[in-house]
Amino acid sequence: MIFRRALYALLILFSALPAFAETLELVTYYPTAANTGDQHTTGLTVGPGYLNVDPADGVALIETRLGIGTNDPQEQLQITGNLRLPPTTATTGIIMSGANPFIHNFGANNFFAGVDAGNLKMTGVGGNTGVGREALKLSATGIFNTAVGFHAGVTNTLANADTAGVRNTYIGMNAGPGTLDPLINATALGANALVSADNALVLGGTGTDAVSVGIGPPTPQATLDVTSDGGAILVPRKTTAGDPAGVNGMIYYNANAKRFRTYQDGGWQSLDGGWRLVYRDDFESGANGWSPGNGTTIAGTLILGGYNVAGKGVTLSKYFDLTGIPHTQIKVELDYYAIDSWDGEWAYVWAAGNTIVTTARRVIWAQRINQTDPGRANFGGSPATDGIYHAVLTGPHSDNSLGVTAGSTLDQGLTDESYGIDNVEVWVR
Ligand SMILES: [Ca+2]
Ligand SMILES: [Ca+2]
Ligand SMILES: [Ca+2]
Repeated sequence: MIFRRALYALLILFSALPAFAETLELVTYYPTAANTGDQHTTGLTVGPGYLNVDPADGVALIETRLGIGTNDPQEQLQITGNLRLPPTTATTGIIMSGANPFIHNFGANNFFAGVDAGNLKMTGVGGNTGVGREALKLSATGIFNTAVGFHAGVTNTLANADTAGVRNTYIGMNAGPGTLDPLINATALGANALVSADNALVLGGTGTDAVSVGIGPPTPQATLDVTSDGGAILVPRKTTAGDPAGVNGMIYYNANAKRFRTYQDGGWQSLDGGWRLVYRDDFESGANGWSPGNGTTIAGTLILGGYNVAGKGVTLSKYFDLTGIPHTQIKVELDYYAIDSWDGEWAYVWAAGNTIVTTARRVIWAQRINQTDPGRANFGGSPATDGIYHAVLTGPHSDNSLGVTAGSTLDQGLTDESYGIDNVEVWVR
């Protein structure tokens, strides 16, 4: 009530010269309107509703709004500087919501925001962050955990709440541990998502809380839908021989065996059905073992045979040594170049071995080719169009030697129609 104190008026009358009389009235206030002195009082009320209220000593009562640094506070309290609180203890440094802690940093290096987020008892290294109602509310000795969302880190039932976990992350309503055991570096992401193993990341819950994960598409069509035109999925790779421990449905790439491996029906198999590549000739640095071994360049690559080299009356052959390579089947693949003006002749490739054929030779792949076939273009040779055909030959075989021969039924000159082969692969299993 300091400003309600008495107003003093001082009237001073001056007596002037006897011929005239003049009155000067001087009004002043106590305290003065521009008082620069300190003010002290034992209690304070502000507002007409508090005129008759006697504040306790040390108490200031503001009826409507308090502005600090502003003369027009729009809220009950408006400040224009910082709000400083002491570090949280059980009784200090807490912003409350009703009777409940709302924002505080109890413990070491922690931060909690949300009604009853965290607690006022936890100990240890800390470094936890909990945002959302009751997030991490049962943490006792947890370290570096992050929980965001309603009940994050405590789950729906509280039964498996994180009390002593380390470096775990829970994001989403009720996201948290699915086990009583303290977890390390576990992550549950999504509503009701639970994680029960260390170093694991779980996306989504189960049942109606299950999610499909889309990388790219806004409406994923499968449990995992990756959409990237020109992109790829890189699966785990193993650089040494042997397979990892497996369960049905696994897949990985064995860089040592150079093939994808899948675990199905209780065991590991190669994705290509068990084929193993044992020879590959691309003729970029020679034609080792081939007869004849002359090559040409077409469409930017070196091939065996080719324009003016292989054609009428010419076959290209090689014997591959399979000694020490146990197998019961062989597969030969190659690219067959049919160059220039073929007119209905046959291209062929055969593979020969002790058990692959009942006679000395057997045509396993053959194709009739005409220069008017669709999809041809001029890759080289004469201006006539050329075609590239992919030959695949498979059959039983267990011999130590495999003969591969390519040929044709071409009947005109080598500059009129010719052929060549490239990327010859021999697979066994
Ligand atoms: Ca080549
Ligand atoms: Ca041509
Ligand atoms: Ca011909």
